[in-house]
Amino acid sequence: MKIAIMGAMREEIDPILSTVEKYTSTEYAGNIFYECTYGGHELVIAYSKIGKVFSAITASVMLEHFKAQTLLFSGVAGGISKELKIGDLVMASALCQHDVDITAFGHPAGFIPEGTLMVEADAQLRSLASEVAVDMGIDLYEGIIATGDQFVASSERKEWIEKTFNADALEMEGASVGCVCQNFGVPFFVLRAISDTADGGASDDFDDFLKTSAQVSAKFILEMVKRLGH
Ligand code: 3QA
Repeated sequence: MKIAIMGAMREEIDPILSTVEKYTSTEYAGNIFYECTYGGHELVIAYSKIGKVFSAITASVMLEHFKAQTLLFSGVAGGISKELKIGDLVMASALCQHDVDITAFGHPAGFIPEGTLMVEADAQLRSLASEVAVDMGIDLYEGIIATGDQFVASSERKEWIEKTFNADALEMEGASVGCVCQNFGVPFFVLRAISDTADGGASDDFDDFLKTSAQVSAKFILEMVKRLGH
């Protein structure tokens, strides 16, 4: 099976590229896509650049041009739930766009007419992840991830996102990637390791923990790849 693995930042896919060792590079639509085989699967790997627009472009290219049949996102996130500490892993049950606002017309925050408030991650990939977590002896948290084009570094904004969407973690790409996959009918999975807690100390924590947390997520994703059916 052809599997897309994407991150937003170089740091999020570097640990994957250094594990697979041998790959080819192709430029397409303003980005670089790395291809290799791993665990009996063909992989296409890329980082999109930050945010919903770039991540939607990269996801679309991976599905339409590179013909990926499933998509796994690996990266870091700001933690909302008090249970989530820096370095902890969270997989998305569903994702929403916290920065979508047409509430002036009476629509709920995050809702786009003819769309859905939440996009759900693939149930089979989530249960595979739960099995992998047990076998690796890792605590894997499952929850709602809120996406928006903002690096959240304020308790007020974080608390608003928590109470409005019941979100457990936040980031800047998951919902847009999920939306692309849902529209193309391709199963997807979003995994994030916590790098900060999206409050006043977020930018300092992010700088300190981006690399180590990205590594935690990448390692887990590659374990999942090895276990995926052919
Ligand atoms: C942050 C990255 C973006 O791709 C989303 C990390 C971790 N903590 C977050 C938070 N709010 C929103 N998202 C996150 N990723 C990009 S800004 C830093 C850029 O540094 C998840 C995430 N609190 C570039 C160096 O100049």
